[in-house]
Amino acid sequence: MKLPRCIAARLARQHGPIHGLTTPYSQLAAASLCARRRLPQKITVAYSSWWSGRKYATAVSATELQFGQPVHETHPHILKAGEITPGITAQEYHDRRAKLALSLPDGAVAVLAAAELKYRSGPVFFPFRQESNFLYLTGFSEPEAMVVIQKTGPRHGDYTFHLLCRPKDPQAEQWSGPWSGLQAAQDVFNADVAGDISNVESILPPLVKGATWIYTDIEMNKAGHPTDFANLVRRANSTVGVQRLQPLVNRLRAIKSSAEIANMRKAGQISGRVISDAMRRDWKTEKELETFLNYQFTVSGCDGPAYVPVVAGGPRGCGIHYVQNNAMLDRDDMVLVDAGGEYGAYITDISRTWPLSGRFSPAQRDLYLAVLKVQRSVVSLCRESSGMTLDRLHRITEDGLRDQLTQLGFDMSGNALQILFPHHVGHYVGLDVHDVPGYGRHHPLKSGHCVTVEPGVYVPKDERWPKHFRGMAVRIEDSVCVDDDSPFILTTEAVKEVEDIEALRD
Ligand SMILES: [Mn+2]
Repeated sequence: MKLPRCIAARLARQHGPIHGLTTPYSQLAAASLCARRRLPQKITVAYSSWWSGRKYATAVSATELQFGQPVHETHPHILKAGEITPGITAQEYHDRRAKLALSLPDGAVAVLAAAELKYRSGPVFFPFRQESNFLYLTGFSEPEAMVVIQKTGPRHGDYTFHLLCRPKDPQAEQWSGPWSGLQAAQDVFNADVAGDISNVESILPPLVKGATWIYTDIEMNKAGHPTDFANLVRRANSTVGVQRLQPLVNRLRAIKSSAEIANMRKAGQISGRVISDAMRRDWKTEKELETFLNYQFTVSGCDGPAYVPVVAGGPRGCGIHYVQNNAMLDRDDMVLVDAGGEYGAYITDISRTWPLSGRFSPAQRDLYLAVLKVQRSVVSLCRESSGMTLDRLHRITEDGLRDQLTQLGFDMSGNALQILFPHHVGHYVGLDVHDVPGYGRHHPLKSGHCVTVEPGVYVPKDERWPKHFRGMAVRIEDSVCVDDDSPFILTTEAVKEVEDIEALRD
């Protein structure tokens, strides 16, 4: 039996948000809207009975329904009314799909596959993480799902959204936890058409049949042989051209909305405070510090750590992505920490380096200040009015570091800079730590681009370099949102001035 569907959700979809409507697209809000209109507050959900194949219907209240991810009605501490994922409303998800459809040629379809559950060893799996473009366009966080967005006309909003996913299955859900099901695909996630993913072989061909182009990143070939997906597409439409979808989604994802920036600011603020708090304390081992960071990110309001942190004492910081984090810490060393939290699937990327004793030695201070000066000046260029690209910022960073290190007595001839500063100064950040893969660092920075600025100096234990700096590593990294005329630093709570770091122990 079908849920009583309020047309309000459809109206909101067609005419924009309806003021005063809570969670305009969710079946539950639709139900509560119905309630305000004195319609029954109970929702009738049909389950197939696994043992007999009989259908039976049961009435459950909105908050008793279970979904594969938080929704406002079941998790009001995580989601506000109207939001599908933290900070991102159903309306924003619709706008993203509408913009994508607008960028497709007439008659084209976009096809996306959900991420697969990844296994660590044997039956032990990693926490599920949705494929970023799939997440960006739907907010739907389950494996075994597919999205087809059909362009249906020339205007914003002219598209049909098909979401194929797992139908409700109480027996299977008892083992693996609840998932959302086909009704929620329509009523929570606002799909125009929901389908059972196990019927993909019959559902997909008619959608592809009349398409002028297919935009997808699903593999068409594996070791020279067509994949199952390719065979399905070819059987349905042997002449259709296939294009990569990623570049089109990248163009949308590269410029962040105010809601996305707010999420990244929240992740940056929480994570920055945690890192400053870590600087206040004594640490004996890298493991203790790593555990503190991951725990504090999570209990302070982030979803959890955004990536495996680098916690590197002394010379181990010379390994750019040292993540073993299992050595003892020496009070005479600095520690290099590259760690950040994630909020609503948006990440923040922060690196800080500080003396474990709380006081910089003269050599530590010199090297630290050299990197800090360059970092500050490059951050100040993260504004649209500077006309910069990430690649140009990198060259400016190289020039700045060469200059600073020469002043400190380094011989900067030959390949010195490539050894001392072997990585790029920055990358885009967003849903991914290295966001919008393939987007390129040659794009002029525009308001809404979010990037990192992370110069570093890593001095090998080698006679080529001044003795008192050997084995030292410094990286200072902020996540920054480009604005018209000034950078918006997302991670400003992580202190970085020498005086501020030292004052934390006073
Ligand atoms: Mn980074």
